[in-house]
Amino acid sequence: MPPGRGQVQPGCHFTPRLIHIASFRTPEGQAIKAVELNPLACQRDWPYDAGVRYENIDPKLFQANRANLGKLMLRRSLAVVNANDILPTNADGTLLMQPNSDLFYLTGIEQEETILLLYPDADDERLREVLFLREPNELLAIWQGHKLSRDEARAISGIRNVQWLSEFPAIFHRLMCEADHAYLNTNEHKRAVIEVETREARFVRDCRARYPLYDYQRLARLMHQLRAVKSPVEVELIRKACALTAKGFRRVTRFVKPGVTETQVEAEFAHEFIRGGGKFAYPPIIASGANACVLHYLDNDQPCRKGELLLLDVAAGRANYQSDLTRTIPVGGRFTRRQRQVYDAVLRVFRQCVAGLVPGKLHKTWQKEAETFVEKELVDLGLLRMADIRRQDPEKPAFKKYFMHGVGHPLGLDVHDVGLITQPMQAGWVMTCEPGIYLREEGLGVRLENDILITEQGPVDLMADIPIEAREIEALMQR
Ligand SMILES: [Mn+2]
Repeated sequence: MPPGRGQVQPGCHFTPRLIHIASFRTPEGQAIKAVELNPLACQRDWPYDAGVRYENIDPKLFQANRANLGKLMLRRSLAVVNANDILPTNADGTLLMQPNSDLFYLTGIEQEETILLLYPDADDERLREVLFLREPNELLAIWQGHKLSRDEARAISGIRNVQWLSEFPAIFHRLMCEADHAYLNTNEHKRAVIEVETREARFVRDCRARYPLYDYQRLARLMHQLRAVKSPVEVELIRKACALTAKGFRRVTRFVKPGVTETQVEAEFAHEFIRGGGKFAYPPIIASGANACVLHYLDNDQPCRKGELLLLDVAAGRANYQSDLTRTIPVGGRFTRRQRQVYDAVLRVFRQCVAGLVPGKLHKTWQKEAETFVEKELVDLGLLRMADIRRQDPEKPAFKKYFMHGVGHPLGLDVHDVGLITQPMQAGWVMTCEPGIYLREEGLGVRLENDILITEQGPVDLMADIPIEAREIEALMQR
């Protein structure tokens, strides 16, 4: 996605997801319960228990995340994190719920209406971590399927004290009376545009009305700091998302030929992503020819013509961890000379920018470096003259006509992940690297994007096995 401008526990059959296979029937019409579908686990690319789309994550990850948050909080302070709302569409429709990334990071729980309450200094030890769930009932079971039991939520999150939501007001009140500070969660992603009042926003408003004299603190600042640095378990989860993306991409290189539509290409990706237990990490950009110059092109409804390039900014998310890939391939299987020139220019910039992802670097320095690399390539491609660059308005540099977006962004539970982007890069950050050159006049755009782990030993490309050299792409498409 282009940046905005500028250990399995055996026997766990639970899932907070609504997608259900409980009504599965054999060809003879015999009903099979979800737990009896375990033979699916024998299928090679579906090694998980029935009822979960991906392997259970060791709760140690979430326990460690909570412990790390506790270290950043002021003494005698509590923190609350709410699930996301299920958003309405039209009539009685709703969107599938998008799990709240902060709640997931701290608990592994995806279920709607869940509340996490942390108070590391609570006098009563049992109240240091409390998870609140909506209480399952018969009607919910019939209409929506399984909701988490308290034991299941304990197993996922590693939190011992799990209560039903009806207990929340009393326990919260008790802890508020003990605490000196309360951390509440707000969306502090600097590019977020929010027109609806979120569950968190309603909670903040209610709290402030009910407890007006408290010292409220911003949980988001701490969450951004924590989530920016990925633990080895998280990196492994991102790698798995990258591996699913790779499968989709390879499938598409075999599928694309003159005459296929962007829509059909999207369906090929969807097939691989969904059968692998994932989904699109973001609305896919499948842009043939000049469409590649529309940075957030989402129509994906045009035919792919011989002689054109096809820009694919498409990637999978899996287990709530995202990946982000862009490749640009020739519809007919071979680059023209001009396309190859532009492609190789972008690839050189890409390699230089990957090398620049080192601890201590400022994002803005990295961006500036990318722009310098692109500028040189634009001169070599005959698109800019040195004289244009010398005369340019520093507010509107000449390269911006051809490279107008950021060179990369943090990646993790969110595609444009949270992170303190004004601070120097640290080992453990995962950044996308995605330079591009867009030539509207020539009806082509090239962008290349991989996901890179920053380490003390140098950048590690988490997508190193996805072909990127022009000749590799051509070879893939000849098959
Ligand atoms: Mn991206």
